[in-house]
Amino acid sequence: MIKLEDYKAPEFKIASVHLEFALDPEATIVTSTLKMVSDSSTLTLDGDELVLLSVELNGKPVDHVVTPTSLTLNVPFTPFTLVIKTQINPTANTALSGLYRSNGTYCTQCEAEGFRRITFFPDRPDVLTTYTVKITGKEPLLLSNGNQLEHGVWHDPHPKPSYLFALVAGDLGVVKDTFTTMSGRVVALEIYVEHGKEPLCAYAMDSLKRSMRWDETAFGREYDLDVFMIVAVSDFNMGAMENKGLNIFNDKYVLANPETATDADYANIEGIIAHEYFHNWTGNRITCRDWFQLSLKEGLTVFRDQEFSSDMRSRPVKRIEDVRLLKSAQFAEDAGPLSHPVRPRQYAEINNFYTATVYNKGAEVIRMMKVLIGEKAFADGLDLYFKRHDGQATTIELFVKCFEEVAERSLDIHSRWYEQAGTPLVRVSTEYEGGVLILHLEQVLREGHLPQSLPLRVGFLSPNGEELFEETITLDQFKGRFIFEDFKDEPILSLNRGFSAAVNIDYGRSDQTLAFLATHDSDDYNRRQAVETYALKVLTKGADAAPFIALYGKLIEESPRDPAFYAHALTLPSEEDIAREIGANINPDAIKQTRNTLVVALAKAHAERASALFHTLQTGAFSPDAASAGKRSLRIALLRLMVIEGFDASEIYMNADNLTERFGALACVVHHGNVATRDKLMADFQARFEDNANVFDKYLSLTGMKASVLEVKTMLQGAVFTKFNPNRYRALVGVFAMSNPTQFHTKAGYDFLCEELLRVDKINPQVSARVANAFRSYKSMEEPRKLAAHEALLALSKHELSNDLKDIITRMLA
Ligand code: B3K
Ligand code: ZN
Repeated sequence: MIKLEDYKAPEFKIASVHLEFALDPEATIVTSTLKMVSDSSTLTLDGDELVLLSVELNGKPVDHVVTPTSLTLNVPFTPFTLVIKTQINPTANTALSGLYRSNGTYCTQCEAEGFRRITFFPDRPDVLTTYTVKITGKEPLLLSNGNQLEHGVWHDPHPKPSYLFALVAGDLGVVKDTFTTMSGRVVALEIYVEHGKEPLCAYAMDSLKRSMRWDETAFGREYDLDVFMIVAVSDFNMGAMENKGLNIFNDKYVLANPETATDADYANIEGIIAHEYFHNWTGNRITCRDWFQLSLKEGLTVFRDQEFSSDMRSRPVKRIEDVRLLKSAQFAEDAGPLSHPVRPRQYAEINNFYTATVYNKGAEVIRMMKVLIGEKAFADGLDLYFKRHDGQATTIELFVKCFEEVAERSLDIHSRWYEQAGTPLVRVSTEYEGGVLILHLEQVLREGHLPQSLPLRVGFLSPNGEELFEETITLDQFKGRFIFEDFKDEPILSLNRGFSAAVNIDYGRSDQTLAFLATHDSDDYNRRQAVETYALKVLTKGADAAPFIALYGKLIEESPRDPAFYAHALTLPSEEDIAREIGANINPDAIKQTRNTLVVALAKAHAERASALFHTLQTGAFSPDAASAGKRSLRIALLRLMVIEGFDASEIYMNADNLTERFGALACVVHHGNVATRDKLMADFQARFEDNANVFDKYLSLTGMKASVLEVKTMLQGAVFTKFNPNRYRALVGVFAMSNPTQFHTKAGYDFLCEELLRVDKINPQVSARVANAFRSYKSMEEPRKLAAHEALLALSKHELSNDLKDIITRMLA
């Protein structure tokens, strides 16, 4: 177990590293030359699955001790040169960490601890040095970080930790463009993809240029090399990686055209291209001292990409989407056995901490801090951070200190957000008399936790729906009493507007008040939240459905005003959302049934109106912009009601000129249509996209959401699964486990997943550990499900497992 309290600064410095790669599919030779000085007489370097060929100190062979995970030798106190030769097998590297091959292309993934699978090195983020790299091989394309000196020879002038190292070699096509920075430097932009896929890079390139410009105008951050490269590969453990000057991407977040990418894909491409680019300052120029500080770069960079997308698209709609993701991913994580603070204090396997908590809750903590200290102090604090810590590996504490200094206030209470796991609950009650309203708030945290600062934007509405005023209050004690005066009539409160504090709220509101807020609140976020809260009351507390159904009709009427917003407002909480609301003793079958009853009732009442609107809402020629995407998503929301009421969506599906509409229609049919149409359209979709892996994944996901264990097993026997690919696997098995609760949460589902985890763990531990996260909610299941999950996990834990999977299963069972 690695502990934060055990952190020690390194006792040596690396002045420079020179790496030579003699590429070979099965036996690549890596020669690393390190120029070092050390304050200690022994030096221990990290390694993982390396074949050590030789070690030389100052030109002579040297005694050393090598273990499966380390290389130790004695070193002098004077500057020295260490030359280490290792041999690795990129073809056999199915873990996709270190140097591996994807469709014949050599590529790397070094974060968090992949560099030690390339050569022995102090593989920790606080060891920064400058890299030169020489690659020899017969591949026409030989890329690494920084600027190219000659073919296959690269120099990166910016000192960096090993996790940001990258190498790509292969035969790829390229799309080129340029960007002129704010100081007038011309940067070459290059996106590398498989030959023939160049036309699919236009949106990614456009997103990159907009990201570069936006970082200059919004944050004053300019790019710092002559070239910025993106390489798209088809085998990748996550979304993308921010290697200095050479980002490597999962190709599903690069390639797009209207026939093969949905609006959601376009938005993801834009957001992820931006995210990785923004890391150049928040992550690369300023990096983490140790992996406990991961949110220093990830929380901040998520915050930045959210702001970027808000500026590019609709801010309120982006906020609605971000909070929906926060709740479904992070609140769920925090409510189960994998709960951990934004800054963890210990880990057994760091790869398991690239979580919604570190990323998304981490971004919320920064967003809340901005509300607390105000826009000006926030901007000044960030400027100070960039100035003070440029070139350093630093900590969350020192990041927060920058804001404390400019705001001239302590942020100690706020910083507890980093330390204390769990979602705070705010209990709300009010008293009103003679024009005075008293608001009582109480924050409920875990046993032993101290109060956190909760910035709450509160709006006041008159009983006829007029906006009176808005105020931001901060609850930073367990209890708070806030007094508001001079009302003519008792106002209606709109609490936690824009989800300003990342909390759950317990405020027993009447159905009428929720319906009132759903139609009158001036804050879009809360307007939708009111609909959701109301729906959850109907679905979990037996509130009368009839007035909710009427409200839903009203929302449909209003929907052409702001299609993107109403598409969200008309989306009911998912089965997982409902389960989270219930919290304990969950019966997924009952949830499905209750939800379905409401869905059918809504369709019965409104399908006709929906149909009329559907046909008037024309979207025109495809454009990926937010307004057009909004119309398409509203059309799908309406189509769903129509299909439930028996409408045959085949024609919509067949005639669609873009994937959003085609796949949207298919999903409506798969979830709500009749069997014959479903089978017909699924077969068509399969035939159409069999040769396009990323689109075919959508077919697999739809299957995963509905299929029985047996059907998933059968599918896994198919040709697409002969060679393991993370995207394919997550699309079918990952989706089955995360989004098919009635089938997964059964003894057969649990046993199946555990068998699969054991099998896949041997191929790719990061994928098995990630998919194992699906068990995170098992403790809130009803019996005998809970017991069956426990037994399946216990049996799995008896096998020899990777560190990654073992860590997840151990915490799951604890
Ligand atoms: N920093 C990478 C994630 C690395 C995950 C390592 N297991 C991508 C990102 O957050 O931008
Ligand atoms: Zn990131």
